[in-house]
Formats: sequence, C-alpha cells, structure tokens
Amino acid sequence: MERFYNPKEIEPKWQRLWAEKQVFKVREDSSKKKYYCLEMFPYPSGRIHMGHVRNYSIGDVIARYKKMKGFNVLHPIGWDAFGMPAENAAIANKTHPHTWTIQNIQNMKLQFQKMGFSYDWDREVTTCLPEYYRWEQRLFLQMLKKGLVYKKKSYVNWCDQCQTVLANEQVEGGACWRCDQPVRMKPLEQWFFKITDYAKELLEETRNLKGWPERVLTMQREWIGESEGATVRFELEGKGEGFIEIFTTRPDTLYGATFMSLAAEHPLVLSLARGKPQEVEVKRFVEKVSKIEREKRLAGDYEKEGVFTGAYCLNPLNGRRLPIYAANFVFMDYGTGAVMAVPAHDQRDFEFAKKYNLPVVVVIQPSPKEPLDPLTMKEAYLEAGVMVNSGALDGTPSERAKEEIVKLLGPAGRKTTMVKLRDWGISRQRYWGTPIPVLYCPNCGMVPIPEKDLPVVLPTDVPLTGEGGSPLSKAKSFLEVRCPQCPATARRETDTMDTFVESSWYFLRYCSPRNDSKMFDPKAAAYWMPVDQYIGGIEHAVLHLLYARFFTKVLRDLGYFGDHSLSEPFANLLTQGMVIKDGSKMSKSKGNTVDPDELIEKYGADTVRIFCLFAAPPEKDLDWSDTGVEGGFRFLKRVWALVYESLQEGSLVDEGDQKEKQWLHRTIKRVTEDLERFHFNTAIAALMEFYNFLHDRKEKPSRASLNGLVQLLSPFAPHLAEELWQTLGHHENVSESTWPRYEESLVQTDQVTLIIQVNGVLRGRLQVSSGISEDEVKKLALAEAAVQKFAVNKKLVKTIYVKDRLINLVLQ
Ligand code: ANZ
Ligand code: ZN
Repeated sequence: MERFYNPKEIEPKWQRLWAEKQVFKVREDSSKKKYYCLEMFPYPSGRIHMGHVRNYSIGDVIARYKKMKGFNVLHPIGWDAFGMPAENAAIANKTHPHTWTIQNIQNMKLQFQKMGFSYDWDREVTTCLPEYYRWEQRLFLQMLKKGLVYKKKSYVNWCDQCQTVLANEQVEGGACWRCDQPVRMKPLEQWFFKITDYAKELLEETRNLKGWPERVLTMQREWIGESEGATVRFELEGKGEGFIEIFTTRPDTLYGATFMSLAAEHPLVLSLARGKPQEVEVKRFVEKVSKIEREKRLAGDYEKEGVFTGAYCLNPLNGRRLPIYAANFVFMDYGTGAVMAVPAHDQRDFEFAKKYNLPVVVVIQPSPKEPLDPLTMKEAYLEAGVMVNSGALDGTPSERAKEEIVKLLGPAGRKTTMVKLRDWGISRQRYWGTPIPVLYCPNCGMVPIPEKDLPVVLPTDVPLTGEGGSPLSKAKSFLEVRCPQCPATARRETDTMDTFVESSWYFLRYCSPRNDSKMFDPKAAAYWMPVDQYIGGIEHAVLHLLYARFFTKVLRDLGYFGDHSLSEPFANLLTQGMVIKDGSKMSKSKGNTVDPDELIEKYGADTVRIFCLFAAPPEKDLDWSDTGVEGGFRFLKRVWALVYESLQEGSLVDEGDQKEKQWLHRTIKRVTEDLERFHFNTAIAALMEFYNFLHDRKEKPSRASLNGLVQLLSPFAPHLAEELWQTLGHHENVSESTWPRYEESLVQTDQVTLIIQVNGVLRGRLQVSSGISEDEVKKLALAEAAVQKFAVNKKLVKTIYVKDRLINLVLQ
C-alpha cells in the first residue's frame, strides 16, 4: 500500500479491472430481485458539464448501493444523439453531423468512464444509428395504421429570407437567428401523434404515480389541463347559413353574451367577411395576427385586438343578435376556436368590449344589496352569485344554472370536457433526425414504406446550408423512389421526427439493446420494467416525461408487452437541482462554468463525486465552492491515512470494544437509512463523524470498523474503497460485496433521566434518549402535567438546559 492517497494511480486501475471482470454486466435472473436505475441519457454535446456529473453521480450511488444490497441492478447509459446542435455545428464547421456526433460520444464516454460510473456498457444505445431508429419507424407505421398518427396543416415559424422553417429556439425576439429578418407563422402540412386520445388516462394515472414528486405531477396535470364545460351552437343570421360552435366553461353566463369572438385562423372568418365592406380590413387583420410569435400569443404578451367581420349570429336561448369579431386572443387550437363573449364576467371580453364599445350585460349578481352596474364596473365579475337577466333562471344560484342552461339548450348544447393538451407535432424540417417512413406517389397519394424496406436510412450526402427548405428535399438520390404500389416514381417524405420521439422509448431498448427482430424483447421488458428509479432534471417535468408515458401506453395497446402489460414506465422519479456558481446556473453564456475534467485531473473522480453528493441534498440546487471540493479531497486523504497507519503498526483486532461497536452499527444504520431516502449529504456526514471517532481515540480501529467504513463509503468513492478493501485483505471487489447489516441491540441510544425544574424547584423527571436537543426537551417538559399546573397564566421567559441532566423552566 502506498503511503499517500494517489487517485491518479488507483482510479484508472479500478476502472480497468471493473471492465475486465464485467462487474456491472447484468442479465435477467429470475432468482434475483431486479432494480432498474436510470438517469436521463445525455445529448452528446461534446463534453460533460457539472450538471451531468451531478446527475450521473446520484444515479451511480443508488445503483451501486442497490447492487450491494443484493439486487440484480440494471444501470444503462446511451446517447440522445439526434438534434439541431449537430446540424448547426455542421453548418458552421463543415463537418458532418454524424462525424461530429460520434466524436462527441467517444469523448464523453471516456469522461464517463473516468468518473467511475457503474454502467453496463454492453447495453449502450445511440439513437442516431439505424439499428436504433428503425424500430421507431416501424412503430410510426403501426401507429399510422391505428389512426394514432395523422397529418394536418399547422403553423410553423417561417423565414421568407432564408426560405426555411425555424425551430422555436431559432427565433430570437421575433426575428430569424441567421438573417435577422422578421419571422412569420406559415401553415404547413405536418405530422402529429394523437396523444390527446390518451389525455384522460395520462391525467387519471398521475394518481398512481406515488413515487413522483408532487410538483411534477401538478405540472403534468396542468399541462393536460382538463376543463369541464359545454359546447354551444349559435346559428348564423340569414337563412340556412350554418352555425358556430363555441366551448365555454361558463354556460351559466349565456344570457350575458353580447358578441362572438373567433380565432383569426377560424375557417369562417374570411368567408363571413367576403363581399362585405369589412373584407379588406379583416384580411389585413388575419395577416397581422399570423405574424405574432406563438409564444407571445400563449403568454398573452400583446395588445388585445379584433375586427368586426360584418356578420351576426344568434343566441340560442333568447335570439339576441351578436356581432361576430375576429380576435387575436382566441386560439384556433383550443376548444372550437370560437368564444361567446361575456364582458360582464370575463376580463378579456370586458377589455375588448370597452375598447370597441360593445354592450355589457350583467347576468350574475354577487349580492342583492350591492348589485353590479355595467356602467360603473371597473372590471369583470368572475365569481359565483345569483342569476339575473336570465329569463326563467333569475334567482337561481349560478353554480346550479350551469347545469340548467345546458338542459334548456336541448340539441343546441351539450356537456363537454376539453383538454388543453395538443396533439404532438413531430414533423421537423431538419436533417439530423429519424426519417419519417412514407412516400408520395402521383397516382396513389401518401403510401407507407413497406415494413420490409425499413429502415429508411438517413442519407449522408446531403448539402447543409441552413437555407432553402428541408435539407432532405435537396438530396435527389434519397428523394426519388419507386412507388411500392404502382410503377410511378414517387417522392419520399422529407420531414424528420422530433428528437423527443427517440427519448420516449430508449428505456425499453436498454432491456434488450441488441435485439434485431424487435424494438425490445417482451420477456426482458417484463423482467426489468418499470424503471425503479429515474433521475433527471426538472426541465423535463412535462414534455419528455409525458411523451414517455404516452409511448408506454401506445406500446401496451399495440401488444408490445405480450402477456405482461405495462402502463407506466417510471415507478419513482427524482428531479435533481441545478449546479450554480456565484448565484446563477452554471452556463457557458454566464462564463461561470467549472470543467469536470480539470477537477478530475486535480483531485480525482472520487473527490468530485463526494463533493457533488455532500454539498446539497439531490433535489436542491448545488452551490459550487472551491473549499467544498478541497474538503472532500481532505476527507478521502484522511480515510486513506487512517487505514494506512492502522495497518502499519502491528495486526488489527477483529472487533472493537462496546463503544466502537456501537459507533460502527449506528453508522451503518444511519448511512443505510439515508441512502434509502437519497439523503446522500447526511450519509457522508455520518461517515465523517465515524472517521473522526476512529481517528480521535487512542485505541487503534478494529478490522470490523475499517471494513465497515470502506464498504459504506464505496458507493460514493468507489475507487478509493476498492483499493482500501483490497488492502484490508479481501479478494472480492467491494462493489460486489454484501452491504453491511447492523445489530439492533447495538444501535439503541442510551436512555437518561432528566430533571425538570420550574423556577429552580424540582417538579418532575423525564426519560429521554441521550443527546436529545434542548428544543425537544422543552416541548416534552412543557407537556408534563406537573409543569402545566405552574404554568397557568404565566409566560416562559427563559430555559436553562444542561445536556442529558436537567432543564429549568423560568415562568413569570
Ligand atoms: C364564455 C365565458 C364567460 C367564459 C365567462 C369565461 C368566463 P379554460 O378554463 O382555459 O378551459 N375560450 C374557449 N376557447 C377558447 C380559445 N380557443 N381561445 C381563447 N379562449 C377560449 O377556459 C375556457 C374559457 O376560455 C371559455 O369559457 C372561453 O370563455 C374561453 F364569464 O366562455 B368562456
Ligand atoms: Zn403509386
């Protein structure tokens, strides 16, 4: 054994030995309980950052701990390898996205290995390879057959200058990131996954996700956004002119509707205005609205405006004539794209009515004493109350009127539940993604690529310039293809899939990553799924986690799981906090990053791991500090020195005295319980205390104590632990050893008898465990009947506490 701790020497050595002995390789084994530990896989950006280090260190501790607890642990890793950065890098540096991505993967893989993460590298998956995305293409075709994929016109960000579609991230302040020209919304045929078919189940099953943070569940529920209400039909004025359907959550306000608002994109808007004096103005308005950025519209971050179409419709209950407006705050993709406007009870409608001088009719009164007056109202009244101006319903509580009005409407109305969740638009006019496996034939129209012709491989010889439409549309050899149904030459689809598609099922691929006849082997999935612990950033609380849940349900319904059905992919979820430095998130743009490589170089991976796990509980933000890293390093050096010195001076005793045994067993208990709850910081603190105890006493530590210390430390600092474990004479790896157990009799804390005094006079005694805090004792003492007698009409002004001996309550 070396005198001094030298991570540079021992870390590569143990990494090599783990790989050679395939310590972390796993197979299905029905005789063992499984544990699937998964961290969200990284995008191969090139180098790992501290956020990665933290995320993967958390997962690694859990995986290593569970393995030592006897579980058959699946702990895989892979690469979410499609996406725009590769394409942008290719445009900027004239490399190929494939080359760039694969190089990045190689770099990052080396960095991960240097961190000592316990992955089963034989299960590595890389999503940009045909052997991965071919299964996605097959699933797409199966979903197409089932009606779970469809095409529809939808709005994209479009730059007229570059003649190209832009991703939201490429729109900067309403302008194109390349040429700075204004971006407009352009309707384009796009592919959608019908996630709305699963909205109800996705919503209801959030109730079963007991192992997820409440915050994430709330975000998912709000994202799906179920609203109870009614659909109501308003006939257009004029004979046989048709009707407008609206969705409202407030059918009780129907008598208060004074106009109608349609989304600018609503198909009726232009047709209603046609031939009317308003036609030109309406057209101009529709144009203008299409230019407001999507996010701005969703955030409501613009002035509310509208234009009269020149047409009217009729309130189905009282026949009132309502002017029809096109308005910029009504969205085509929610409800029916039409809103009955009730200015007295909806704030947007109120502002709109004031602006355009439209009538305000109050139909709900808060109290008969102070009736609302439309002339003096400053804002809409949104609460419940009693119905007025509503025909036969006058006097009815508004909550009840909601039901009554739907009944009164007869065939013109029905109860409806609307969800905010939109279908998932997966079309990207990008190169670096999974090709969508269909073609267009001049005779047969859209034709799915026959399954035997899969995968549709992404071609490599595609010019990438960032301008002029989808890159694949410029790759002639890819584009032209024989129609499978007729002799004509057809054209391939040139859209690729959203990269969120790959991450929606990678956790299933890990179960049987080399299977070349199926997406995954149902037997392997039956054994490994669900993921027992999923770990990742809160930024994925909605999209990724919702899509992965959706895919699991679709795969279930397509029979992918065989007899063993699965509805939810992730049993438990841990969302770790950010890594921050100088008060803000580490990021290149802020220039406050710390390079993990430099840290590993200076201190070794074990120190970096210890720092990340010790500095904060996993859910909290981790505040970077140089002294924290130094502290971690010092601790590991001391542990090394303790073992070294203990082994120098003669032989070790097997077991220590009673006190040492108690310390060991209490430490085992604390660390075990903390690991179960993922309180890594307090687990490490317990190990530090144990070290201090062993170091500070004059007796040499026993073999049992050193063994325990090293084993308990091993999930956190695995290289150091392996080396010390070997030095202590073990032949197996500490990573494969059995987690130590504690004896109940040795962890009981000692009981002491405390004296209770009131104003210095003995009034009772308390049995408590030694070391109990002053606060705790105070509470217990004040609860004693003997004390309460003296406390009547008095205030506690002071307490005097002598640890484990007495408490004196001063009452006045
Ligand atoms: C009449 C009404 C009267 C409304 C009233 C509210 C208060 P949530 O809860 O989000 O589902 N709405 C319906 N479709 C819309 C669309 N496509 N774009 C913009 N707004 C739309 O909200 C439902 C309410 O939002 C509906 O109820 C409708 O306005 C409006 F005193 O109908 B309400
Ligand atoms: Zn054809």
